[in-house]
Amino acid sequence: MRRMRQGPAATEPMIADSIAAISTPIGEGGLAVVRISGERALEIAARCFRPVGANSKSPTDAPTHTVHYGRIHRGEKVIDEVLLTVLRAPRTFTREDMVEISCHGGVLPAKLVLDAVLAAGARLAEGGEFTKRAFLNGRIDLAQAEAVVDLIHSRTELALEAANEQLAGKLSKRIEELRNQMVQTLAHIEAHIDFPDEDIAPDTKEKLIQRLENGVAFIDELLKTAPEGQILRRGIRAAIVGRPNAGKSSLLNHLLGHERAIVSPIPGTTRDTIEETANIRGIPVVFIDTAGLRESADEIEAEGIRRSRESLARAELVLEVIDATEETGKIQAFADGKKQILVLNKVDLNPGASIGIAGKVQRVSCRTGEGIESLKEAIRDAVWAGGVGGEMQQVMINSRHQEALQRARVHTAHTVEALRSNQTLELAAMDLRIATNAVGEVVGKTTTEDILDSIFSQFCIGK
Ligand SMILES: Nc1nc2c(ncn2[C@@H]2O[C@H](COP(=O)(O)OP(=O)(O)OP(=O)(O)O)[C@@H](O)[C@H]2O)c(=O)[nH]1
Ligand SMILES: [Mg+2]
Repeated sequence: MRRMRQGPAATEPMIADSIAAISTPIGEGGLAVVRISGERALEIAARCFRPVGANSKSPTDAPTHTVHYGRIHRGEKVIDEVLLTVLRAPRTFTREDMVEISCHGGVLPAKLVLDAVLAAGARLAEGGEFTKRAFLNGRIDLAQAEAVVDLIHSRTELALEAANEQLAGKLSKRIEELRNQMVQTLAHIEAHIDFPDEDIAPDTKEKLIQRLENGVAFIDELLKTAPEGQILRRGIRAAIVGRPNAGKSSLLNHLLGHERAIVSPIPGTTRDTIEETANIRGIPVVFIDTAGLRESADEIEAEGIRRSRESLARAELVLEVIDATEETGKIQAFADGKKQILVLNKVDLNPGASIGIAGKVQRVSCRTGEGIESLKEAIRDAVWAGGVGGEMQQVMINSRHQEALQRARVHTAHTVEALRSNQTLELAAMDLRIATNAVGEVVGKTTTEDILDSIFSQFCIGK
């Protein structure tokens, strides 16, 4: 039985075969899970599984959502002792019959179990293929499938929360509402095209325009969430720069919470750039410690300094560290056109120090820890505009959604213009159809094979 969704995505040749993969990370662990999905999942599992004990059944005889103890065989050879879970369609992740085999962890046992399953008739799954089936079988939409990737890749709880909201359908629901409104308006306009004698009555037209304008306003609200959505997904890069010995590496270590970089009183200690991610108030921040910037005759240090400048160029945020025991006014203003935070370090040695410039300076001591927490606040405030409030916090869109919604916005605005300036209704309808399709792309109502491929290729095998 094939359950396929409507729309272009359903043309995919698929689902005739059953797929299998190791769904746990490669490496040694207590357990590994081999997953099978497809019409023949139970039959394939039955071919290599032999139940042990009175309570265990063969997968083909077992009721749904039950666990069975037994052995995986390949021919007469016993491969592993396992627990096998039978999940019958449609209440499974893919909406197909599924089997999950928990075997011994470790690269070899899991691989041998997988081999036995493949020998019994399954095909090795491609990256993201289980999730792709969940999408193609209509269990989740495209925005939710993307949320699965976000979920796996989340580096902070805040990012995880946002991914969970999206997986729960918070974004999808809003997109569907928006799209329904547009579809209705489109139907209305098209009805008048079919009966050219009857023009749209002025007050009806005004209502349609109003509805479309509300749509544009709503799209704008969604678009506003894009920058923060991107920060949560990708994190931001923050370069720590300054003169040698200012305490850059000490600051990196403090922000990470462990001794990552070498700290020494010798100026020019850090030569290579060091990158590591920290969770700053829920935001994943990649900090880059760099070589102190100065003129140097030393070839290695000079190369380090060249790399520092490169990191600086690629960073979105710059933390410029200034030594409070040095003369004042040594700011280098590295961060041309970037967000920058001035950090006056070593205030324990010179509590009265000031750097004689207007603007906010974060006063910290990497020796005593003073000011570090407030520096973290400042980092968050610098990158997190806080423009996304309340309801919309649950729907931080990604760059694919952003691109589609921007297109939708342009064409919805054109529709409004066409209606206002009494252009032909065909013209208005054409733009609105493009806009509606663009909105549909977000949830996968209208998608091309390329879009699907690019989304699901981000997954690992087994997901
Ligand atoms: N008293 C005091 N000493 C500090 C503080 N921060 C760093 N230091 C000391 O300053 C020296 C230089 O610190 P680093 O973190 O290595 O400085 P850096 O900017 O990474 O130096 P380079 O890698 O050489 O460019 C070390 O001896 C640190 O212990 C501080 O807040 N107070
Ligand atoms: Mg250093």
